[in-house]
Parts: sequence; structure tokens; C-alpha cells
Amino acid sequence: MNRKISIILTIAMLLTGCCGCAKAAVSGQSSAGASAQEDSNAGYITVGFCQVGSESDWRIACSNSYKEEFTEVNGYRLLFADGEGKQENQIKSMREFILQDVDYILLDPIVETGWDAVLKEAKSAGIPVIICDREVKTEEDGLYECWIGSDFEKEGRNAGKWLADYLQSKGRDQEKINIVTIQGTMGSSAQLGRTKGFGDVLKEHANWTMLGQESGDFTQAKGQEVMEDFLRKYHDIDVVISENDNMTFGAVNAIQAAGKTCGRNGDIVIISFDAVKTALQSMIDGNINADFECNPLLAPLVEKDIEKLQAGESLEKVQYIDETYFDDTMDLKSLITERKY
Ligand code: GYE
Repeated sequence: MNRKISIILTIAMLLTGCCGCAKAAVSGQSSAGASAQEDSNAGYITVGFCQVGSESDWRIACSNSYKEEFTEVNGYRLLFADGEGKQENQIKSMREFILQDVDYILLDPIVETGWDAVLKEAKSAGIPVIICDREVKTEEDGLYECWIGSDFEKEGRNAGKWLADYLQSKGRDQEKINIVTIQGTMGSSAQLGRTKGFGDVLKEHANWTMLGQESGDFTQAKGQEVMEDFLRKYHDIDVVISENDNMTFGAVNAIQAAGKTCGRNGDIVIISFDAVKTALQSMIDGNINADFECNPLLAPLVEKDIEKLQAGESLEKVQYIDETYFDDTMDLKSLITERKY
């Protein structure tokens, strides 16, 4: 909202004794409420963050990272909108942030497509948008400032390469290997990239067969259901690729409930993504063989980008965060204590 209109509305509200409106929550806020809020935000940079939801440990660590970084002590007012796993909720909160005339919008898009209209609205309102974690595919260029997150395809490829080396080390590189994949939320960058990256390595191994691929939507409960389904359908699974740790926890439960074993010395090799603390503990316990890290601590990097924009500097359009992997040959006990997520 134009600053002059905002001041006029604020004065009008003071005259009519309507200051209570300033406490309006993010959702369902009137434009008069928005202007009062803007006034109370004076001196702070207001940041509206459209988060995916709270489906996984990774996501919780990601949300905490924003809440710890964008504090009043650091000069920010963070408006946090939980999309509860639905794109329409995320679009709605973006529109509310536009109405509130926040200084920046941060979008972690649940899926890659369907953002053009709302990104254009933000652009017309003069509000810079930073895309974090998952990516967007737009028809037009220039609808956002930059994207910052993980190289999901590389994570998937690294998982495939790790499996090839592992099988070779066990003398199983010529054996017929049956694989199933528990995929993340379909159409999300994390799912698309990990599926593609692993799929590329699969094509190089004629003795590897993908028996089935199904989405567990990145949650433990659905991951468990999908694994139960796989175990009913296929009786000779050698490897499970699980596109996040929470689905892996569900898969391990399903495997053990079916009387099978997995991980170190088990019947089924388990490869996971994220490498959150609980998963590393599960690897120490022998249930997971390898875990490809995805770093959820994006907020400090996003904050640096905002500082640059504030200083009128330009940004790298694509920014990858550093990542590694872990397997059960490593000394994870000492590592786990230092780990933030
Ligand atoms: O792997 C998963 C989460 O987008 C990278 O989303 C993120 C993924 C992460 O739910 O645990």
C-alpha cells in the first residue's frame, strides 16, 4: 500500500478509535488493519514467509531457522503463514502479504507450477519475492529475485552412485537388484529432483529394476502405508529409496512389522534423504544404510540476500547450499551431538 494512503488511513483510524484493528492476524486482515500494522512495523523490515507446512522434521527445523533469524532484535518483523500442505493456502497468504504491503515475501513453494499469477501481483505491488528451498517454474522471467536451496537432482544422483559402490563392495554388482521408491509430494522440486537424479543412475545399471514408485507425501504415516503396500505386492525387495527421513521412519516400521530386517546386516538396503538427527540415530542403530543431506538452515542465507537488496546490490539468481552425505561406516556418534537439526 502506498505510504501516503497508509498514513491517512492510520490517522482516520485513530480518529474513529479503531486502533485495535492493528492486532489483526495475518489471515482475514482488512486493508485498514493492514495499514495500522504497517505503522506499528515502522523501523522494522517486514517479511512475509509462506511455508509449506509441518510435514517433516526437516520442515520443523526449516521453520525454526526463519523464526530464529528474522527477529525484532535483528531488525525484522516476521509474518509466518503455514500453508498446511496446500498450494491454495500459500497463494492466499501471499495475497494477504501483498495487501499488507510487507517489504519482502519469502515463498517455499509446495509444488513448482501455478505461481505465475500471484508472482505477477507481487511484482506489480513492488514487493520483492525470494524463493527458498523448493523451486518455481514460471512462464515469464523476472518474477522473483532469486532462488536459494538444495541441488535435489544431485542428491538423487549421489544416492545412486553410493548404491553402485555399496553393491560392488558387497560383491553384488552383477546381481539382479530390485528397488522401490517412496516418493515425496508429487510435483515438488525435492521429489522431482531426487527421482530424476536416482533414475539417471538406474539407467546405467541394466541389472537394477525399479519395481514400483509411489508417493508418501513426505510424511511418516504415508511412508509407512506405501511401504506396507510395496511389501504386499513385491516379495523380493533389495533396496528402498525413500525421498525423506520421515517416510523412512514409516518404512522401517513397516519392514520390521512384516518380520523383515533392513539397514546394516538386514535384508533390505535403506537409502534416505535429509539426514536429520533422528535419522542419523536410526543409522547408528543399524536401520538406515545411507542418508543424503538436505540442509534446512536456509534463513541466514536468505537474510544475507535481503541485506544485499536493502543495500541496492544485485543477487545471484540461483544459489545452492552446501551438502554432504552419511553412511553407516562413519563415526556418527560425535557428529550427532554437534548437529543443529
Ligand atoms: O526433504 C522433506 C520436506 O523441500 C527439501 O520437504 C524439502 C523437503 C524435505 O518435507 O523432509
